[in-house]
Amino acid sequence: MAWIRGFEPPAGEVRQRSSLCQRWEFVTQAQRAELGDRGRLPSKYPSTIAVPAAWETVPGLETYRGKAWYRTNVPAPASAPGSAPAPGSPTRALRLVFGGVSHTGTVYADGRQVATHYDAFTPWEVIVPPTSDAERQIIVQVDNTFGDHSALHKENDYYTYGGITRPVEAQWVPQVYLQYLHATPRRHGRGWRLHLRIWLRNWSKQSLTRTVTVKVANAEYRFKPAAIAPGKVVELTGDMDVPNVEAWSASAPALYMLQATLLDEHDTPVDTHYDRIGFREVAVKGKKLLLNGEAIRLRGYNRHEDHPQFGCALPLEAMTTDLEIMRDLGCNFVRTSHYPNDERFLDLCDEMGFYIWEESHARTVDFSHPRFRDQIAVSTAEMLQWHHNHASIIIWGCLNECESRTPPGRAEHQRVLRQIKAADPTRPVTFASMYHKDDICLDLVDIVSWNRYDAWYRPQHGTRDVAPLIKDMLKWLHSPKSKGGSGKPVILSEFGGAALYGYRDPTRAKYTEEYQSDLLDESLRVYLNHPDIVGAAIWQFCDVRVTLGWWRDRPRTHNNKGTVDDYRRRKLSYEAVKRRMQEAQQKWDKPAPKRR
Ligand code: ADA
Repeated sequence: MAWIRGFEPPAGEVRQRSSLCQRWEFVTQAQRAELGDRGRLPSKYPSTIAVPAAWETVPGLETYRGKAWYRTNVPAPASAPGSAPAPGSPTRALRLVFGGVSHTGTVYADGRQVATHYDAFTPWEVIVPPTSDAERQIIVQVDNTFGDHSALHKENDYYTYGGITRPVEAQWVPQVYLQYLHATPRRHGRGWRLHLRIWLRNWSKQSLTRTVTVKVANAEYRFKPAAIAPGKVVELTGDMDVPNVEAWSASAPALYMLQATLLDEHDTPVDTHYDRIGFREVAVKGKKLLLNGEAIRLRGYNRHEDHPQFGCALPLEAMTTDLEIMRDLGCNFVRTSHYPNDERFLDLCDEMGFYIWEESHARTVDFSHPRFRDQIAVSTAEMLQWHHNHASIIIWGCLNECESRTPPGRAEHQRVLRQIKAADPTRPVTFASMYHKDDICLDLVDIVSWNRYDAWYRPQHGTRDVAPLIKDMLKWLHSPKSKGGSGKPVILSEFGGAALYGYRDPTRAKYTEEYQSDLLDESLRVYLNHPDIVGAAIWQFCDVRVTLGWWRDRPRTHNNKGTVDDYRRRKLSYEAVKRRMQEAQQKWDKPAPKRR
């Protein structure tokens, strides 16, 4: 059974689950008009579509922007003799977990609306209260249109696809169930201490008392029983010591399965929740970024979820290939520009050993858009809630290239950064700035991050501009003029230039593979060797599709700044990047610790 995550939980699970990654019935708004089907929900579904998939991969829908409906039936699984009550019983609800629907999903169960959710890039859950039916009919209306209803998805330098683009799972949960679990590691003496936060949700109409136990590695923790009122969520907190575990790092990515079990009043297990965690601690000290007390340096890429064959819905195999390519290049870092990524990609980073900067969804957004505040708040909260346990995520980001040079813009940055810090004070926060010396928000972050295109957009002296301009910026930053940026670590969060795959020319002019190679070679020479720059992320990993209405002069309607093209074919810069990254790896990285 495919799992919404990249790993299989161990046997002994109490919660029943089944994947809804399968073909669903499908109809677009345009098809409904042709069929004269005018009801609130469609009555005819002339075709089927894979879930997950971007509908742009279906012939005829390559540029479709609009609404479409998906329909499937979810049978209740029969329960084994002597096990928990049958899912068709009144004490089990259907919990649908959507990994991502692009970009607005409205869910109907047996014809009744049960949820609506905005933003393609965060997971969400829907509780469908039980009936005696053995089968539930689920319809999802999906909308990827732009306008006043959508502040974050808009014409942009990446493509907003349409569809149920990440995995979906059906789960059957008891009246009180384990909704979320956060386990935050801290070094404690010679071992580790986990701070646990567990949310229990009661969807029933009666008050119930439940207990939770948590097991990880060789340690176990039992919470005191808690009463959960009808319709409420209760948060439990506790601290458990976990001795004798290996620390997680990119060079030694040790992971442990954590199991939480929910016990009823007779101490019978009624629900389970699994997650995989790593023991590591991130800190900023002066101009350094520390992992488990040791300075680390980040080398890698900005990556969009995009592929000509799959749109944004890359299968696990294609995600793995992307990481294998980055590993071959000597990288240890990915910035998930400009949104939270598919949970399976984060699982791969946890286990393959990559450091991640994950950011909530926003690329140069208009702060005065009528939906901006509520949509950014929800999308940020969901990222923090669902992705907390990924060891690979060591930095939270937000608001790429937004208005950080005016007092009203500063207020928006302050609000979102505070929201992140309140939910998770253990990871450093940052945003990628394009305002450089005009930025007035650098006191709000732990790490200063700059997007710089010194040798691409309007360069004075080509690649020779890179070194003097960054020297000047760092001098400014570490002076009182930067208003709070002084003394902080710096990440070059974007730099690069475009090359059209196959365009090689002795002029080494812009858009040739030669110019891109020169540009990346010089940028990496400067950034990877500077003692005050802790990270460098090339813009970008691969060429990506952009929307037609955004920047009409992007050749091929693609952002062509990839080191590999959209099909992952190497450009000339591949070798230069690999040489520079590997040099830096040898210079700065500690050899992987010997395993006990
Ligand atoms: C910006 C932005 C990216 C991309 C890039 C470019 O820095 O953050 O999304 O648009 O510029 O290619 O110009």
